[in-house]
Amino acid sequence: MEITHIEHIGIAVKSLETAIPFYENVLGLKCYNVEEVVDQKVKTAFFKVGQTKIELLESTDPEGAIGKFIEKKGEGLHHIAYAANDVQTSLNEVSAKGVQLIDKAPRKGAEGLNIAFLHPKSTCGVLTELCEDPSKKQV
Ligand code: CMX
Repeated sequence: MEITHIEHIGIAVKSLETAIPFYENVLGLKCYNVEEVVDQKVKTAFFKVGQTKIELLESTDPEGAIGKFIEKKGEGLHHIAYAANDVQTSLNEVSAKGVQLIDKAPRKGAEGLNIAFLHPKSTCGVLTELCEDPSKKQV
């Protein structure tokens, strides 16, 4: 598997409206995109930090992954997403190495990326996402 960089860091927040001013007014970052991902039951806000992004995640449904996470653990670091050239090939590789997959095939995430998650129980406790930008995919 070829990982090129950390694509984004996902942070669960109770409210984007409350969290965005911290990132803009205290850290001096600029929110360049707010997007709802219906499938994931979240509303997201993105900030660029060099080649990496911060993704704030607000739940839109208490039964979704972020809703359950906030209920159990409160706000905080939720996942790390790595940019990979080919997510399906990477999934096949890590699965063959015994890693538990949440997604057996990539699906559409925020910003048009193809994404897939690996279960935190087999990634040293960190929910791990692999993403591929279809517009930059090298074939
Ligand atoms: N990081 C680390 N561990 C986590 C975790 C996280 N973000 N979320 C849950 N866990 C742990 C729990 O603490 C729990 O551990 P214990 O058994 O030791 O208590 C275990 O995983 C099971 O957790 P759970 O609360 O019972 O939750 P679920 O099994 O219902 O779901 C998970 C956990 C990770 C499988 C689920 O959240 C998932 O499928 N996530 C992938 C999708 C996702 O996160 N979407 C939101 C972001 C979308 C986006 O970025 O656009």
